[in-house]
Amino acid sequence: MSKPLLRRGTIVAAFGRHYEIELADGTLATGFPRGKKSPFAVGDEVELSADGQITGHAPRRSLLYRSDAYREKLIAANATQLLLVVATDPSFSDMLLSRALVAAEHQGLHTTIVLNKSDLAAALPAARKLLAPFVALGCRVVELSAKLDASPLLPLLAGECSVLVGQSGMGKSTLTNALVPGAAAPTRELSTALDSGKHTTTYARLYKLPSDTCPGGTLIDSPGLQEFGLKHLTPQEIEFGFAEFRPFLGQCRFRDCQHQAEPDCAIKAAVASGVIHQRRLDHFRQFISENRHGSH
Ligand SMILES: Nc1nc2c(ncn2[C@@H]2O[C@H](COP(=O)(O)OP(=O)(O)OP(=O)(O)O)[C@@H](O)[C@H]2O)c(=O)[nH]1
Ligand SMILES: [Zn+2]
Repeated sequence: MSKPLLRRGTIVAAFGRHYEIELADGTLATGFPRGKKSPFAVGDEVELSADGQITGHAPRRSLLYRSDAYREKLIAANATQLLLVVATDPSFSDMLLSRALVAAEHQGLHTTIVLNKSDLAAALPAARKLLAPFVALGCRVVELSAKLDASPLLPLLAGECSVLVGQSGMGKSTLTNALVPGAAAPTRELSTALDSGKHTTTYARLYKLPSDTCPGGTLIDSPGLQEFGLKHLTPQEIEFGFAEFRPFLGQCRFRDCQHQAEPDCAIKAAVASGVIHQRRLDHFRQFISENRHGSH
């Protein structure tokens, strides 16, 4: 029997210039993109030629990515759920959360915020305060300590492809190791021992979650990030990413209201009455102005 020309599989690790692909029969193969670019992401279902070239990917259910003025940085393909990981200590950027939320809304992912390191109780109140605007808009927040017990997350993972996103040091890899027996994702302890620098995770990897606790669930651990540019989105798409704005859209006096200095702005009125958090409007304005002026 002749060998099929193309093999099919799922990208389970993305190293930039090459990829690790789990083939349909469960074996692993290395794949390379054709040109200079790396247009594939972990989670992509791809076709691989006999000589290891990735010839294409199946239509994606979603593509989570960020972008600056120059290029797009793919985070994960076909994810259904964004797990935004923050910690009590060190503190985190709430603006980064708003950025990731916009990208997730744009791709139809639902978002859960994981407040990790709840064992560091002294820092809990400040972290909760920073998260209040997200709770108010209906975002689910799960508090846990990945070091002690990650089980509060288990009920949310079955049947989902969840992607962990967050700043470095929030505990994404610790969480991965707690949820996936045998994952052996490198964590800060290891990188300190090896003195390999600040970011422990340098590439994204997809894991299968245990079928007894999370049937049909997969988990993607991704490198820590400090920036999350939204250059690829239009002002309308950015606005769509602010879910709590939606009931008020179309109610401003001006149809193209930017919710800045315009009179009779329904969004500003909602902020004044406490329905929308000022902080979220600040984030919105920041993203719109970056988008216009080309920073990030
Ligand atoms: N106290 C406490 N420390 C934790 C917890 N989870 C993780 N840590 C610690 O936080 C540090 C960072 O954890 P990592 O899992 O490496 O963080 P990361 O988000 O994967 O970091 P990058 O790979 O750089 O993106 C490590 O020293 C962990 O031991 C927790 O629940 N409680
Ligand atoms: Zn307005």
